[in-house]
Amino acid sequence: MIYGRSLFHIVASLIIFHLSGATKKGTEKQTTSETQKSVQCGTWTKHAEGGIFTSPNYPSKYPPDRECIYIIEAAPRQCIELYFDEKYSIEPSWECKFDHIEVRDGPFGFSPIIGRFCGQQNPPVIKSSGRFLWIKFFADGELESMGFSARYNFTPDPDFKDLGVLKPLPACEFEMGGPEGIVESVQIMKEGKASASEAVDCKWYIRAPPRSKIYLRFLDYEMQNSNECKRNFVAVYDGSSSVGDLKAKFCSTVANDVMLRTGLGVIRMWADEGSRNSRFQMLFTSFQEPPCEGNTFFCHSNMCINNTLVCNGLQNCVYPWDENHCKEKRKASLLDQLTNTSGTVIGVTSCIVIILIIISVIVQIKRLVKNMSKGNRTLTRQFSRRCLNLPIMSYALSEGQELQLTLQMWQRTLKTTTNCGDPLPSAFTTTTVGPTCPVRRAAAVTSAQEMLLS
Ligand SMILES: *[C@@H]1O[C@H](CO)[C@@H](O)[C@H](O)[C@H]1NC(C)=O
Ligand SMILES: [Ca+2]
Ligand SMILES: [Ca+2]
Repeated sequence: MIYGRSLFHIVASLIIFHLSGATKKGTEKQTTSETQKSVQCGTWTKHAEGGIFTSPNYPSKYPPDRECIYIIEAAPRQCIELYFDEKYSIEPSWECKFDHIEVRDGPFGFSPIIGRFCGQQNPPVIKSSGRFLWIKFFADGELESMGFSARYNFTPDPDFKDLGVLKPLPACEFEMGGPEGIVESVQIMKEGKASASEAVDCKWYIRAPPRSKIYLRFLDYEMQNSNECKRNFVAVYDGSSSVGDLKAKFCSTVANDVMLRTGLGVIRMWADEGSRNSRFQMLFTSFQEPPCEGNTFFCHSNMCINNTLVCNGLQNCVYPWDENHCKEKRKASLLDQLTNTSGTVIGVTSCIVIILIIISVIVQIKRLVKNMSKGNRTLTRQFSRRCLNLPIMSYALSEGQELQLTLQMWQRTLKTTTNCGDPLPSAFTTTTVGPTCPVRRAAAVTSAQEMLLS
């Protein structure tokens, strides 16, 4: 399937059916044996420019006890127009409490409601404000009618009228898998999927190993036009890339981690021509549910992850259990080895260690004295954490003071920014932060040195 074309198809339908234990006019029904079945919810034909869907059996009577959900998705910068056929009849009731059609302006059942319809008069033309319409047809346990047939078209979003005829979007898809991996917007440029000035609509398909699910954790996220979802967003789908499986959509200033129910995750990033500095970086971790089988690590929550992810410098668990006590573990194994050798070796080694410690303490004191005499106050907090996450380092500096921060990163540079937004990009990096600019968490730091400049 050619991706560019598929954009112009409506992406998906979600058809949900369940026997509802409807109560009506005092007739109470047993709801204990509520069953879930996948049953036809009328026909739905889709074209590049729109489609048609109907209630079950239309134009014959729809069956009782039915709920159907239709979600329509247009390509970015398009809207949806929905028309109901005049051959229309849905059991009338006060406020359409019984059978009805409900239309919402968005992809979710909690999106803003446009209207609830029933009776003999077909609803007016409905226009979406964005790319989605969520439509539910509901029939209770008694009194059925003909139902409805609805037709929809995709139309250019008037918000983008000024841009004229838009260029087709470049094809942009990625496949990823394995126990963990990093999905990031820079892959678009690295792999030559689009030029720096083109709008992009990219999808990353993440496939976990069999019987595994996926946990997604944001390492970096920033939308250039934040809160403008029509211009840029990052979306997460759970199970397929169809709109019914849309799990979360981020376009504000924050993005939350996402736990998927399935082993197929789809990340989608949309950025228009003026939002190409929008960026994100996400760590995915494949996990299985407990009880944890051999060769997996228990995350103290409901996750079992591949053993190779323990102490690898990246937090794969929801809480950093996989990266805690890494140093201690290494020490313990060292001790184990030592007990196997003779006591003299231990004695010699500890002597050398003690001498080295004394020497380094002397050197440090000398340096400190030197710096103080120079007038610089040095806060040499030396971290030496190969695996541990560095805690949030906050500095409350007074006016005029500056802090020079030198971080030596191990393996990968992650979420290391000052709150003023300047990233610390390279593996070994020095930056100066001004007053009240806390440094956010840095993972996989081997050492950090802070020097207060007066
Ligand atoms: C863990 O990851 C390694 C390397 O990708 C793989 O070979 C191995 O099968 C995985 N183990 C489990 C238990 O999934
Ligand atoms: Ca009814
Ligand atoms: Ca890890």
